[in-house]
Amino acid sequence: MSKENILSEPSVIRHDWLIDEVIHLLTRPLFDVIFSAQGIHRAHFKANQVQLSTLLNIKTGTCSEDCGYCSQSARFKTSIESQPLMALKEVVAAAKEAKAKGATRFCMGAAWRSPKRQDFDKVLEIVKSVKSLGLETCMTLGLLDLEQAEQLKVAGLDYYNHNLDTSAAYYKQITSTHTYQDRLDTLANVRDAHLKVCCGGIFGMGESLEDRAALLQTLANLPIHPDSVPINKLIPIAGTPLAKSEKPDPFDMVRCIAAARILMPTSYIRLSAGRTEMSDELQALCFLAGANSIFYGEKLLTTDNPGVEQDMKLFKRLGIETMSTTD
Ligand code: SAM
Ligand code: DTB
Ligand code: SF4
Repeated sequence: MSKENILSEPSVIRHDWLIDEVIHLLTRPLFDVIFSAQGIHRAHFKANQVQLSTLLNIKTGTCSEDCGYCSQSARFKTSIESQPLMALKEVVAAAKEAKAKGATRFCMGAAWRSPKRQDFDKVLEIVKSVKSLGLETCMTLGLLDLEQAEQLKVAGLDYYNHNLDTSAAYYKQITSTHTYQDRLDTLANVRDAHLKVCCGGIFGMGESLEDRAALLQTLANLPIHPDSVPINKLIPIAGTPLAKSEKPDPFDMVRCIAAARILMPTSYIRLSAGRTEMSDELQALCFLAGANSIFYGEKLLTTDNPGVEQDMKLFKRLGIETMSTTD
């Protein structure tokens, strides 16, 4: 089989990708890589269908970590207002609203290095209550040990989001307060607890082509491909070290999405942070390249996201239907 055919063969699910193969995917002519990705997409997913996840930040700011992109680190002077863990009632109200607007998954984030013992029982209660509404549940709470992951599973958590964000080599320049291995260990604990994994990264933090390829290679060579792969475009936050990062070529974001689709054929690839800065046409190209999930709702964690009506209008223009809980 020729190199091109091996790289776009829909039936092969691999966990042994070589860095050169990923670099090749990221540097092919744009329409070639989109063509391969769309073929693979259609072999595994219903065409023209997108899954909707709504986010809620349940604890805001004062995080001990120093991730250079993040508005919520206590170490940077940003304009967000810190808030302790939200009350169960407020979270449930937000989840009900998300469901009424068509989301199938409710993702809750907390600005922690890892969940504190004194907050964990409340977190478990939140999972139980949101799950009982008939929504898929997802949480992103930072580093987890196996016991915490198992407790979340028992409470009814479906997905855990924990991003690798970039390559192992570049990660050292993004954060100094935890390691890439810490993140990989948490992903192993989440897998061992039989939670579904949501894991992706950020595009546009000044990373090289090789860094992008290495992140995608690491994700695709995990023992099980993440069920969801969020591809975020950096939202520059005033006051953070990465606020002035050079803007990358948007077509390279499309290439990353197409490569993710080819490398992880059965994963949901989520066009994540950064959509407010993208034209409808660029978003359409990302869906063509195999993205089939978005964050849906006016807010991400601390920043804006396109409005619900705006997204629905775009989907109508593109002939895209949204996934329902019964799909
Ligand atoms: N504290 C937890 C953690 O670090 O995993 C959960 C919250 S953290 C904010 C979740 C993810 O949001 C990060 O890993 C990163 O991928 C994404 N993110 C945060 N700030 C961002 C920004 N300014 N632009 C793009 N993505 C961002
Ligand atoms: C993910 O990959 N992106 C989401 C979610 N997982 C938690 C977060 C995006 C955050 C964007 C910046 C902010 O709103 O603070
Ligand atoms: Fe932000 Fe999470 Fe890093 Fe804390 S651990 S600074 S919340 S990305």
